[in-house]
Amino acid sequence: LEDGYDMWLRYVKVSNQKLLEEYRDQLSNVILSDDSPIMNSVKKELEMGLNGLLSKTIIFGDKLKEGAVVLGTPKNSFLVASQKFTELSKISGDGYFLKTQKIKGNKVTFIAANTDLGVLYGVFALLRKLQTQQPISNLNVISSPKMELRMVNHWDNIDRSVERGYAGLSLWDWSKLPQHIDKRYVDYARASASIGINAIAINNVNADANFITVEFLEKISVLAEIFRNYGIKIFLSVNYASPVILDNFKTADPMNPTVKKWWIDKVDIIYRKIPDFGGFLVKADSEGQPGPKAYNRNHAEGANMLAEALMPYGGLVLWRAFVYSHTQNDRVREAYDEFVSLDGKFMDNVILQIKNGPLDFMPREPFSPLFGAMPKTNLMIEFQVTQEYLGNANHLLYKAPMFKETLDADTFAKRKASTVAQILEKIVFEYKHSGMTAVINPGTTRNWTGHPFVQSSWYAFGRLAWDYDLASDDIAQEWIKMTFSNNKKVVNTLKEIMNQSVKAAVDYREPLGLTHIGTGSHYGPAPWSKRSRSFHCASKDGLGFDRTSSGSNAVEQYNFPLSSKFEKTKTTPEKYLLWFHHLPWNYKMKSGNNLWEELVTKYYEGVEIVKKMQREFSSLKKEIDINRFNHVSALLEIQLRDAKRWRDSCVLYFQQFSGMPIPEKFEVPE
Ligand code: GCW
Repeated sequence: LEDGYDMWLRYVKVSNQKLLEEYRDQLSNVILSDDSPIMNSVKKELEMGLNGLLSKTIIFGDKLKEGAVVLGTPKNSFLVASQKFTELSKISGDGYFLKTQKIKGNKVTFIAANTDLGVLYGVFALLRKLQTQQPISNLNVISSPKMELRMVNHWDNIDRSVERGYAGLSLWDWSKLPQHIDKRYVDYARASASIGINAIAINNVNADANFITVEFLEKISVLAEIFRNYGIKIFLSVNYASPVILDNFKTADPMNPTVKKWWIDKVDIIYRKIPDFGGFLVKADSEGQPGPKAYNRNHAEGANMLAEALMPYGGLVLWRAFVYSHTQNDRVREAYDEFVSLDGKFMDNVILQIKNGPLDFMPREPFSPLFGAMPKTNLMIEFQVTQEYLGNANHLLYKAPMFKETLDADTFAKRKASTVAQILEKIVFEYKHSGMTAVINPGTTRNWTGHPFVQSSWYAFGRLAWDYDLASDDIAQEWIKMTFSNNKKVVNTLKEIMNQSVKAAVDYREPLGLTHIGTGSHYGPAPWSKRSRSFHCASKDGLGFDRTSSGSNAVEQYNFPLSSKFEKTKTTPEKYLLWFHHLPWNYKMKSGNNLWEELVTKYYEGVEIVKKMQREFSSLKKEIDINRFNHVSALLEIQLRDAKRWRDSCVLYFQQFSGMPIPEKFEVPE
């Protein structure tokens, strides 16, 4: 029975009979040497994948005949080395190539790379071709990752609760580690590697200091070993006050020599247990977390102390830029105000980890202006796959279009195009390190993510970190085929549903640049709450937050010409209108509607889209297995209920200020 456990690694028999025959001929025996842990993973994956997809037992051997698949690097494969492939010099890092080549009259498929990990990525690429039923008779694919760090963050606590997780307990079963190795650890690593993930921070940024005690390092090193076999490095979130919490120090001042020594010793212990340890992820001086501020030190001083300890081992400090205090009048300004003056002050092995928008994973935010403002500081981006503000694991969402909106945004940091993605790719500034990370939510729920479609955003994130130029539509198509089926109707219908999902989610919640108007739990609507009011600023004279020069002037944080574009209402994209401006209710929109009418229209449209998604999904009853069909159908019902709640709460709340009627066309009985 389908239950979503295999996610996009469903290796079921290829349904197209003709293709199946072809694949069987083209992939008749496999030649590789599994002399390293990663090559061993290569072998296992290929075996599992081909046995399942081709529904026959795959033969491993060394005979070069028609239909052979040759895998390896020039170092571990004589056959790869002997071909003197020019492709090898064209791929970078852990890239790979897939190539069909004739050798002594035999047609052979090569999966080759400069590193073992590259070969593993190549195997997943080949399996993906089979899963999505692509021809493989004349392969000529070269692919290299665009981002250095392709990372995920878990907000998993030591007691196995998961902050903003919504999908069961944390995967890491601490009380049974290091003795018991849950099969899920391996399957998790496979899924991660299949989309190119190469780094993982396993614990919550609101960090429990105990994760770096010897007792826990023992457990963590077991996970590290499993992940290492799939090319994934472990990072740990650390509590800045660890010396105080764990060893009764009076201070955690980064300039204090005994504090420095404490971290040097700690890092040494960690690397003894985990030789390829990635480094520390730190949330400091944010939302009550300890940090250098308590000792009058700035973020750079705070981060550099840890960076110095990690430097000899090649470890990194990922220092989060998510900071705000409750006293500032505009939270959106804060990270920039705090960090820009520190540009150039961070050590080379520090990366500033910045959320995609300047506020906090809202349904829609313009990109964080920090991305175009720190030429001398390594930066990486933090996205959220888990649906904290977007219906938790109850609502259907495919976030690739959101990710792309940020990645494709031009920061105007340089005269020629300098998009967020290009900055992260290190081709705009001379960064030493960079990358993309996402907060993901897998837990002990059978299907890992709660809502089966949360998997689609996780999948898309990985694919985009590998190549941000991929179209969200193409990624959706891949994911659907791998996760559900190659059936045309299923593919087209689910794609349609997924593509509308972000628009729906924004429109029934916070259209036109409205933001942060949810409840304290971040699930339902609460435009009346104190916090919400401080963001939407609704009054009789209008709606929206004035971030222009007459208000908080957050617009000045963007490079020219964006700063002047956002300063003026007419040149601000309407999707961000109320983010930057406070406008009268009768403000004329591009559609001809006034602001009030447009707002109401969006709220109603959002709900209509959900109804449409529901209708479209129900048409797949015969095409999708009953388990997942029923599950998603039930969740869509919840989503529709919630969408109406958002719409009605917000429209009625704002109406008391606009004083205008709800346009008649929306008064149809439901
Ligand atoms: O979005 C907010 C969340 C917190 C989270 C914080 C952060 C881990 O509500 O739960 O804490 O962001 O990113 O640090």
